[in-house]
Amino acid sequence: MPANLPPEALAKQRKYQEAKTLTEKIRALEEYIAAIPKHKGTEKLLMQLKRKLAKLKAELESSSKRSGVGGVSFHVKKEGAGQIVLVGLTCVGKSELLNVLTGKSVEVGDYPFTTKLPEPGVTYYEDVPIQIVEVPALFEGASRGSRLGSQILSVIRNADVVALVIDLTADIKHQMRTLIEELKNGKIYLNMRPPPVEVEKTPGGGINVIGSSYLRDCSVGDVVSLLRDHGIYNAIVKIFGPVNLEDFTTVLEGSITYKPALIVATKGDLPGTSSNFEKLVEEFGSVFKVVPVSSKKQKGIEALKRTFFEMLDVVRVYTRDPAQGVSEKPIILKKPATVADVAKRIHRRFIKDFKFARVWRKSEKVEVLKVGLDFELQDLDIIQIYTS
Ligand SMILES: Nc1nc2c(ncn2[C@@H]2O[C@H](COP(=O)(O)OP(=O)(O)O)[C@@H](O)[C@H]2O)c(=O)[nH]1
Ligand SMILES: [Mg+2]
Repeated sequence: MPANLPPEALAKQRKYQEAKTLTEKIRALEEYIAAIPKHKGTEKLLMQLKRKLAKLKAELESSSKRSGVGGVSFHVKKEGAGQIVLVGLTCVGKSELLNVLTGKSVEVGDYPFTTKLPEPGVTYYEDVPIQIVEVPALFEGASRGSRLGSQILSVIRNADVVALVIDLTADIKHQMRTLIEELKNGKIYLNMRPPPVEVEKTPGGGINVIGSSYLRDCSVGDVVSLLRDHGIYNAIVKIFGPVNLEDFTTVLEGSITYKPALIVATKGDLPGTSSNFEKLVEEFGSVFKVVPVSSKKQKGIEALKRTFFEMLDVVRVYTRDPAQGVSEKPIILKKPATVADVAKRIHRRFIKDFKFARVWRKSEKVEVLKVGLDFELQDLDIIQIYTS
């Protein structure tokens, strides 16, 4: 053991060594890790412990899966242009918002945990259907392996966009901290990019590191031993931007989900909420777009739908054919979308026999463009494909 741990950390270490059940061990190890000061001398120890923690959590997950036969499945089948999940503590106004957005009538309550199962509904931004799912309230400790907690987290992992629902009449920092903490423990990172590293295993040739000038606080040797710790002896490691050893651990352990996220600030009709809204923007506005709403007064709902649409990162494309004119319903495609993507959606033949396409775009000087398969489409483009 590297020495020089402060007494609190040593006490936590002892507690961890004495822990008996899996959940006790996980909890104690988390506390032990939190008590260790972070500096060069403790980096390796921290990494070992975090790896141990990941193993224990995986063990817990597989054991709860095995014992979980017969439980209710929380999976929500996707519909429309994409799925937005409403995530928040209890009584923050998730159900009320779902009802206003989708015209459902899910029970709204001023007592905790009214909503016990995921509730899906569909809202429309112009002609775009967007699926909204309310999950049961997240709570402190949800990521520590309880069945409900794991189910909630797995629905969130499957969604396209996470909407953090924050009650402007309650403690903002506490809500944000709890949500982010639980999601982070559940390996869901919001508005972050994966570390700029790729590890490609090879059949031989040892470990080659490309871009080592980007390494921060570690050497190529450290990277090589970390890979070996993970059972990788032959690989090409490509580094595209600044990374440290912790980033490498993240990549090697994998299974982290990165999600785009926004904050929906609720109950804006109640007195005293504007100062909380300002605080929320000041504190979190650089990372999250913050959209204020009042479900009771139906305010801010259109702006919220527009933001959902933008965050889904899709385009609407209408097809035109000489006989029937312009299609009423759009084809919805993930950006960047090309003519080829549309062609594939219609029929494979449109790719095989493709000659060219015409695109009508109002914002352009020349409204009709003659284009090829690689042409990138914008929202509201109208397209006609010509085949041989
Ligand atoms: N004044 C006001 N009250 C709201 C608003 N949205 C929700 N509430 C109230 O907050 C309480 C909890 O709402 P609910 O939607 O059940 O919260 P959930 O537990 O997050 O689903 C209920 O009493 C709602 O009537 C709002 O926009 N304005
Ligand atoms: Mg609810």
